[in-house]
This record gives sequence, C-alpha cells and structure tokens, in this order.
Amino acid sequence: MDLRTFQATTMSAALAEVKQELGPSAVILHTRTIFKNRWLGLRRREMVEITAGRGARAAKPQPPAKPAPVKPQLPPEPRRHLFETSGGQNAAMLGLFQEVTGLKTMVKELVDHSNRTRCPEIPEELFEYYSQLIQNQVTEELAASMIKSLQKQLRPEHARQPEYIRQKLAEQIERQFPASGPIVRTKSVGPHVVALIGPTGVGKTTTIAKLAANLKLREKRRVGLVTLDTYRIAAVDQLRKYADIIGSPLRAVASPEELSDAMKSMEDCEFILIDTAGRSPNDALKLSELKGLLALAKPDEVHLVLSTTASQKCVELAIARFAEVRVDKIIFTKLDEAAHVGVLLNVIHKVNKSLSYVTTGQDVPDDIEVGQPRRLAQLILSGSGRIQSQ
Ligand SMILES: Nc1nc2c(ncn2[C@@H]2O[C@H](COP(=O)(O)OP(=O)(O)O)[C@@H](O)[C@H]2O)c(=O)[nH]1
Ligand SMILES: [Mg+2]
Repeated sequence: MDLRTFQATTMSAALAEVKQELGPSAVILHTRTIFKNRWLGLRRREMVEITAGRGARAAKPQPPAKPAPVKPQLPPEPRRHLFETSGGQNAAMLGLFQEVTGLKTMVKELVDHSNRTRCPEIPEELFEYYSQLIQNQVTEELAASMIKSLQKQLRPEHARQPEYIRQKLAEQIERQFPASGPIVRTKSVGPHVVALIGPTGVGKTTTIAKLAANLKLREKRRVGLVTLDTYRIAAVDQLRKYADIIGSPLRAVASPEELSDAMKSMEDCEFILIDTAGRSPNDALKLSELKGLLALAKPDEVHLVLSTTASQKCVELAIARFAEVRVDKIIFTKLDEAAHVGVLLNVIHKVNKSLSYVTTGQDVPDDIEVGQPRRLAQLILSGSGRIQSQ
C-alpha cells in the first residue's frame, strides 16, 4: 500500500488533507499527536499526524482524458465526506482500535517488567499466573508464596500443560480459604445463638434477614431475632419488616436486662440470630459496650461481617478492632460489587479464621452462599475476579 503521512494542527484539517490527497476511500493506519518546536525551540506546538494509504477501491490516477462524447446531463451525485462513508468510519475505528490495543499491550508489558524486576524469584514460565493473582489484588507476598509452592509441584513435562498448572494453582488458593460450612445447630436443647458484628453499612441486617429466611422458610426451623441496634428507629423497622414476612419473633433490646429477657422469651427457638449496630472501629467505648452485651448473650458463634468493596486497609482495621470483641468466622458481603476478590484471600489468610458465607446481592433471601473455596479460587483465576449469582 502506498503509505503517506499528513500533519496538521487539528484532526479535521489533517483528515481533509488525507481526503484531498488519497480520496474518500483512504485507509487510516495510525494517528498520533506530535510536538513541533517553534520560535527557535522556545515553544512547542501540538500537531496531529495521520498515516494513511489509498483504499483498495481508490481510483488510480488517470491519463489525461480524451474529449468525451457529449452525454445527457445527470443530476450531480451527493458528495459525502470521508468520515460519512462507512469505509471512512471503519478506517477510523480500525485506527483507534489498533492504537488502544497497542497501548494496552505496552502498559501490560511495563507492569510485567516492573513486577519481574521486583520479583526475580518468580520463575519466568509461571509469571503470568503470578500477574493474574496480583491483578486480583492478592498481596505480592502471598502471591509469591503460592507460586513458589506451585513450582515445587511441577515437573518439566508440565511446562506445556497450562490446564494442569491452573488446576494446581487453584488447589493452592483453595488451601488458603478455610471454610466453616453453614450455621448448624449441634445441641439438642436450647437455641443455637449466632451474632453478626461489623462496621456500619456492610450488610449485617440484610444478611441476618437472608439467614433467618433460609432457616425458617427452607429448613423449617424455629428462628428468633434480636437486634441490639436500637439507636436508630429505621434500623429496628428494617429488621421488623423482614421478621414479619418470615414470621419470626423480633425483640429490640437496649440494655443488659432487656437482652436477658429477650433471650429467655425465645428459649424454645432452635436458632436466635442477633443483629448489632455498626460500630466504627474507632469507637472504643461502643465496642466495649457491644462486648459486654455479647458476653451476656453467650453466642455459640460470632461472625464478623466485612464488605468486599472496602479497601484492604479498612478491612484490616475492622478486623483488628472487632477481634477485641470476639470473632469466630468471617462473612464477606457484596461480592457482586467487588472489583477484585483477592482481598478475601488476603484477609482470610491473615486472620486465620474460616469463611462462613459470602453474599452476592441485595435480594433476600437468595443472594447468599455458603463460602466455597473452590468457587472462590476459580473466581480469582477466571481473570475478571467478578462474581455472578448462580
Ligand atoms: N450489592 C450488594 N448490596 C448489599 C449486599 N448486602 C447488603 N447490601 C446493601 O448494603 C446496604 C447496607 O445494608 P445493611 O444490611 O443495612 O447494613 P448494616 O448497616 O451492616 O446492617 C443496603 O443497601 C443493602 O441492600 C450484597 O451482598 N450486595
Ligand atoms: Mg443494620
């Protein structure tokens, strides 16, 4: 193809030149912004440069025409600009697409290069797996340790078996996800008491409603609800609405006496689920109040509820503070909104607690799943790191 470059101060001026010189079916291969020095190099001017060639159907230069026989006059054809033709638009789109693809490759190469220089201990043939973990926000330390364990399991003949390598890596990830399984009542007398604690807005009340609805409506269990979140009327109303729909008793308690009373009134329930007010991890006074109330309720299990959309730092702060209250298991909410699921892996690995449930949307009672290590491992390796409701 006969390639030429055109420079002008604006894109439209450059395009006009392309059209004039190469005709309306010109194919644009590349566009870029360049800077030209002016005023003895003291000023720089931004210019647009287009590389284009003649399209396949472009008219070839014709020899001077012989006088033609007179033809009947036809109305003039409507003239169309280069970018009003589908060929022109396609050419522009192709140019843009190539440019974006080129940029993406370049950025990926830069990131890979920077990671490679920072982690010389990661073997070259496993680097793409390491990159995938990092892209999913798995910490460098954890990603490197998993890749090194993976390396020990591989033999030279596995080098050309990416499926085998992925399978082994998935097993590595699964091992980092101890899962507790669902809430189960093991005692034969008295209610199995479960409390949910965690920062404000992570989804404690919604998760209580999902758990209660599943226990009551699907498993036909007797479920009682207690809320310690009596600071806001709206918070009690929110849970009361669910309790009414499910058909479970609800007690809102504001003092140790009321709590003892409520627990006694629900003695014939198989499960009591306790909702709590979101405490700011910085509010030490309220945290110790919560600790006192929970000590009185003697829950069989306390689940710390964390949002997958929160930053690693926020999640770590919440864990540190709520550990002073009591944490047995972790629930991760809002996986449907999470950009990356690596945070789950980092947190579960760090706190050495098991994952009980993950929630995947706002719908009560459907958007909740028992934590399944295999599913989470696949999610991390799937590339996008985003969950789809099953
Ligand atoms: N996208 C999404 N939103 C959720 C999920 N769980 C709860 N929410 C929403 O998060 C907001 C706060 O929930 P709420 O249960 O009141 O949080 P709480 O303050 O911890 O009790 C509400 O708008 C919920 O609908 C989830 O799994 N996914
Ligand atoms: Mg709440």
